[in-house]
Amino acid sequence: MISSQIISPVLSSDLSTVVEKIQNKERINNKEALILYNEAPLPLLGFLANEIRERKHGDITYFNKNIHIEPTNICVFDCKFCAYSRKLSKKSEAWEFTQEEMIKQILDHEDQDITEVHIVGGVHPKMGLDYFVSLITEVKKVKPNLHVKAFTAVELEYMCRKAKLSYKEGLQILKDAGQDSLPGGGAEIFDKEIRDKICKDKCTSEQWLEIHETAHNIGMPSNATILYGHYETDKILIDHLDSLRKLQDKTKGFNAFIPLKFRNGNNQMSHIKEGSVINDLRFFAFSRIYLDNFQHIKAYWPMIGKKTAQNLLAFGVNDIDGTIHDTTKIYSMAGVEDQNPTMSPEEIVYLINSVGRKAVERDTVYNIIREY
Ligand code: V47
Ligand code: SF4
Repeated sequence: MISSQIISPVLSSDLSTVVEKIQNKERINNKEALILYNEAPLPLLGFLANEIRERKHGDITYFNKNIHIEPTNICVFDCKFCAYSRKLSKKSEAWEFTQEEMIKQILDHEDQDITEVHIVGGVHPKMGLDYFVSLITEVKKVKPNLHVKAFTAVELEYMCRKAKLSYKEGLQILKDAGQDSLPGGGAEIFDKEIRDKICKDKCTSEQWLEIHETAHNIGMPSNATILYGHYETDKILIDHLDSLRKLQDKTKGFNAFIPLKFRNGNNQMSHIKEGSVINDLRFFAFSRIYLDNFQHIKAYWPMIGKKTAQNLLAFGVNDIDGTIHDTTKIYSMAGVEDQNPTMSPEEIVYLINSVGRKAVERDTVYNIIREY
């Protein structure tokens, strides 16, 4: 506990009250959250987030052995922040893998002992529910124990609409075929005005939340994300977290929250400057404090960078995602430093251990596979 004598001379009485509440393990409301995010200096946010992180996990920092499959980057939507999608009519830099090629991508990683495949791509007008049911069925035929974390709510909304199925019906069909969980993508920002500005044509915030709720209700866990660092205000960030916290209270189906920092390369929002690393540390720490009902806060290292991911281990983060094996293009096409994201388990363990944390290999749903 920080002694109130030490902090009270420098903090406003409103902020001191919020800090006391957090240290008493009480939930903060949105008004208190705004005071905290506006007023708390970075070391205080870090201290509070770290206390929660250590209470929940001690020094443990999770990673997994995983690959991504991105079936296509052809997409019917036009998100302004996306550097990766191409229109069906403009085939340059577009790809469409065949089912055989995607199965080969899995078999090519047999020596790496991967436990998860993350399947997400553009929303291709010709790849519907049947196409993906067949893909997942084949994946499970060759690797029955591989966890299939697949399809953002954006892809699922489109698939279900085209197949004229309810979300529950569509998700149940995918679950029966072998889909185990949902990734957190597509949430972007729930505020309607900004969502309309940056990704008007894809699934709405209400649909995103409904799809995740439906998945949780039929026994499929998922992750949650936010795209931060563009047009949003502090209040809009808090409202987004509020929607997630409320849904988590209802279903307990989210595993991890993953803040995604806006990267400005090669997209229609390139005029917006990327936020500072200080802003990243502040927002991750704040998320750890606010989302009291989320067990895990993940720093996805191909997006945030290895060094920042390492620093975030002192600001509330207890997971840094996986080995990846250079299988995703979303962030390299948006101009990040690491153009071929790959880390061996040894590199990940070193990254974690060298800042005094304990590396633990997990599966997708946080069962422990190996402690280092
Ligand atoms: O929804 C696209 C984001 C997401 C940019 O659940 C961008 O374990 C920043 O959700 N700048 C997809 N972000 C990735 C995603 C994800 C990644 C890793 C793990 C998990 C998980 C989920 O990528 C999209 C969008 O929010 N994105 N372009 C960009 N320029
Ligand atoms: Fe399509 Fe996803 Fe890119 Fe949006 S973010 S344009 S839905 S691939």
